[in-house]
Amino acid sequence: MKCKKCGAKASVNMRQHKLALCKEHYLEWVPEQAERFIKKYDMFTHGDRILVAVSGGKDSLSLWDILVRLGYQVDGLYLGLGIDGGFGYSAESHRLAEQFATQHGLTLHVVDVEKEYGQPVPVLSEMSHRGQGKPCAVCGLAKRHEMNRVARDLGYDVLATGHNLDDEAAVLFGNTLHWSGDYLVRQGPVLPETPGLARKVKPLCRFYEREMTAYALLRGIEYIYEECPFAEGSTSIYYKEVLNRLENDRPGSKLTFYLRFLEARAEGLFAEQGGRAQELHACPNCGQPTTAPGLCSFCRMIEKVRGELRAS
Ligand code: Q46
Ligand code: ZN
Ligand code: ZN
Repeated sequence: MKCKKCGAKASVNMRQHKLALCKEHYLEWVPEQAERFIKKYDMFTHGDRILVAVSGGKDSLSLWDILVRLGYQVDGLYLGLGIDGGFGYSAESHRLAEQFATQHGLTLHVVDVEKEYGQPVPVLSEMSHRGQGKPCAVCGLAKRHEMNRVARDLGYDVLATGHNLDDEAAVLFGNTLHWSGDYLVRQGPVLPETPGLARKVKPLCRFYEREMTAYALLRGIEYIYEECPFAEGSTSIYYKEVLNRLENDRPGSKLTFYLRFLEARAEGLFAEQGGRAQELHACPNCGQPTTAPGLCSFCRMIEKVRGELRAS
């Protein structure tokens, strides 16, 4: 396989785009594409202050790298979840996020859930009795809450996450299987700012996961290879496997599935669901929006854990 641009030996062959590129041209192509998506979906401009959520994985570190190379004002946020899994998952991912920031002279904000709320995510999950034996429900709640809190408290214009096409297609697949109209209407590359919630964007949503792996490897970014120990056996991983089988037989299916969805959504296919938007209230404790009056789910969860600790 030869590079389409220079004829040298190709390092990356993307059957889904009928495109093969050498290392040098691949490392140019990825940021160019990212810039194209940022503009196409009107994500942010060079005047905006961007906060990128970094987990220490290939997607978020590559995203940070790409945005810096494109000249955006972008700082990182690392959330310490306190997950060990027998190999120090959180400690190692924190180390790699810090290492990347130091190597590139970038600002990384660090929030440690245990320091902030008294317990790490797995303990919060156990004590609050949420989620069926897995901390993912509490983890997701904590991540959303904390990313939003930091973005707003520190005055960032936009919060960027490293979700790639495989992530987005898996979520879309799940939402479609269940015809979850409310979720479908809100799934997209941009979630606009609403009272109490920062603007959220996903600049990598059109890149295949393996394109991001190739980018991180060719760019020499050191990232954590291991998945979170709690990810094993999750529904989203199962959906990803199903979609990979489809993609293998029909290259490009994943991208078509996602892009056709975005087009249908832009044409208002799910607008009815969006029209039924629930009335939101501000949480009296943290100010973030909640559907029912009173504390938001995150603050309720923290209250419950504190109550249990007082009682014990
Ligand atoms: S939700 Fe669950 Fe993830 Fe949190 S506990 Fe791990 S697998 S990190 S994307
Ligand atoms: Zn080339
Ligand atoms: Zn709250």
